[in-house]
Amino acid sequence: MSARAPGPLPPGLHHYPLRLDPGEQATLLQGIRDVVAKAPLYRPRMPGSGRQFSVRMTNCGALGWVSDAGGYRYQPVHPETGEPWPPIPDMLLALWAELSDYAHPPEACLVNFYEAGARMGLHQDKDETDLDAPVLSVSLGDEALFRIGGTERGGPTRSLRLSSGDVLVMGGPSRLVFHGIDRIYPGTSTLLKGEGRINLTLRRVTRP
Ligand code: MD6
Ligand code: FE
Repeated sequence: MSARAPGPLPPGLHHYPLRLDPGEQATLLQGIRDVVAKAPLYRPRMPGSGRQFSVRMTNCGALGWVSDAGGYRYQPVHPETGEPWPPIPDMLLALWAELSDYAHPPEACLVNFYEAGARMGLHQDKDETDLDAPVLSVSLGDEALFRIGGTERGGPTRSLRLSSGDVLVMGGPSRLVFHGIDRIYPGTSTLLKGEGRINLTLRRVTRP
């Protein structure tokens, strides 16, 4: 399959283009600015190589995803400030209630900020104990090329362009598929003050 092959998405992966209209995107962006004011973006390091991610991150919710020499994990406080993560904005909780098909609220929202050259390598989201819940993601700002494969590393992949206001739900048979961001397209959105892209991923971490 070519990287840009069209056609249906794998079962369990749902793409809702422009699920948030521009007004909703602006409201959510303000909520994320409030989060970042309390829990500053920082650049985590990979556990093995110690290299820094090109993406800057922070979190909101009871738990936040972090990565450092100790590995990947969820923890209740910001690794640099030691403060608890701020709460998840209401609009995100409402989206989860509407689209996740899962009876319990999310515990973690990872905030990823991509500047012009940033990318995210192919990975699986598997640091959560509860894999019955989907991962729900919201994109804000510049467009991005999202690559999606199967549950085995090295298998065929396809790409999906994600735009500001798009929502992606990855669950069921797609919960553990490999995925990543090949690149962003700077200047394709005017939502942010400058170039860049924000991606928010909502997760349930523990079993209810
Ligand atoms: C991104 N997204 O869009 C990275 N993971 O910047 C993810 O890694 C992701 O969008 C799980 C489910 C949905 C996602
Ligand atoms: Fe992911």
